[in-house]
Amino acid sequence: MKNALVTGIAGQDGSYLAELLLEKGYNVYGIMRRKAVVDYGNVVHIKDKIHFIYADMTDVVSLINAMKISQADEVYNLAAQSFVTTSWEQPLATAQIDALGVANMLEAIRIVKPSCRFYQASTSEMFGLVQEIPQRETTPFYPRSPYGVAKVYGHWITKNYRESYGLFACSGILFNHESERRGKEFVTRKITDAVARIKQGVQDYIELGNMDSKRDWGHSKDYVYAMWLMLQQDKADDYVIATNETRTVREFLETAFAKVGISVEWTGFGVDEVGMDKETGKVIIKVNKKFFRPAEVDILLGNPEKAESVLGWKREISFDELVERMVKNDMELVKREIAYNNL
Ligand code: NAP
Ligand code: F7E
Repeated sequence: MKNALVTGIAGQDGSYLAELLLEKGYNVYGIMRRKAVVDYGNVVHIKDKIHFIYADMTDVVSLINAMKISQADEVYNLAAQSFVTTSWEQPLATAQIDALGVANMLEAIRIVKPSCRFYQASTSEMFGLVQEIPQRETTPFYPRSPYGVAKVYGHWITKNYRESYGLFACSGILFNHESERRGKEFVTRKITDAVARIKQGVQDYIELGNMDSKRDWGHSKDYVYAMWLMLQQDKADDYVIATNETRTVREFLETAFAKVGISVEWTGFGVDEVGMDKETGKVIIKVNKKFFRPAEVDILLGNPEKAESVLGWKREISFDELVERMVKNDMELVKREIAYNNL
């Protein structure tokens, strides 16, 4: 039986990965930060099957301790300050966690158990102002946020420990992946939650920023499988994980509203643009300047050919199914919330 240690276990990806590792028979250890009110986040349904360790990516001692306790054969480093907007508000905390935190984890592995395999959660945000379309493993990085900059360090330090110390260390350059468990501040979940509320009459409209940026969106469940595959190879390497399809935020919005039978009609330009329910004429989408970013990543489109040919990875959940699942889930959650409030 192998031991796996997952940082960020209660986040979106951590939860799907924990389910996968449990299914595969691993002893699963998960790092959590201590909070005033205990919160198992997305792993509450499997909390009794996980060995939790209190640790923090900024505290190397706690990570050494986590390695000693878990004797991990595989470490999946998913912990991060992962919201791009917050990285402008907290650039230093983001760097401490997303950049130096990776070095802390690698040092803990090197000191306690150098035979342990390591996965680093790298990101398409490293491509930022894209230097080629589509982006692949060899595309130069040009990050556009403190988050992207911190992740570039995490990516290179992972490669460096592979080359300097011979650690089996891989980076997955994952493009946006979403799910029913996505945090509500990210645009996809913000949209599907609002669609459910507008449809059920408990919200009038949604306010968004740049609706013209393009993202390559997949489902988290498919992407965590790629993480696991990377650590099962004979040789450590880095891989782009993406769908090779790109869509605007506007297209995501239209698809999500269509799932509940609402067609969107657009009128106006720039910050004055609004989206209306075609049937009722009600304004359901507005633009709010506060959701624009100081620097935007305009287009992301990934080429997953290497992962498909070397790892045999293929995404299973289409864009349409992703939106369908997220809207369906939020319709149910909002329905329950309304019923609870009416008790
Ligand atoms: P997420 O839902 O935000 O989860 C991140 C987790 O990291 C949370 O459980 C959080 O715990 C934990 N964490 C934050 N700071 C920590 C610290 N100092 N010490 C220990 N744990 C800490 O993110 P996700 O979407 O699952 O993403 C997983 C990883 O993939 C992240 O590294 C992210 O940057 C990266 N990534 C994500 C995407 C995507 O589209 N989802 C794409 C590429 C890369 P708390 O509850 O304590 O905050
Ligand atoms: O923004 C635009 C926004 O916050 C997507 C993280 O998982 O993926 C994620 O980063 C787009 C951007 O994700 C709103 O300007 C418009 O162009 O959902 P997001 P992200 O920034 O792409 C990468 C790969 C990661 O690694 C990150 O950890 O949507 N947008 N209006 C908006 N975005 C938000 N959040 N809210 C809006 O109101």
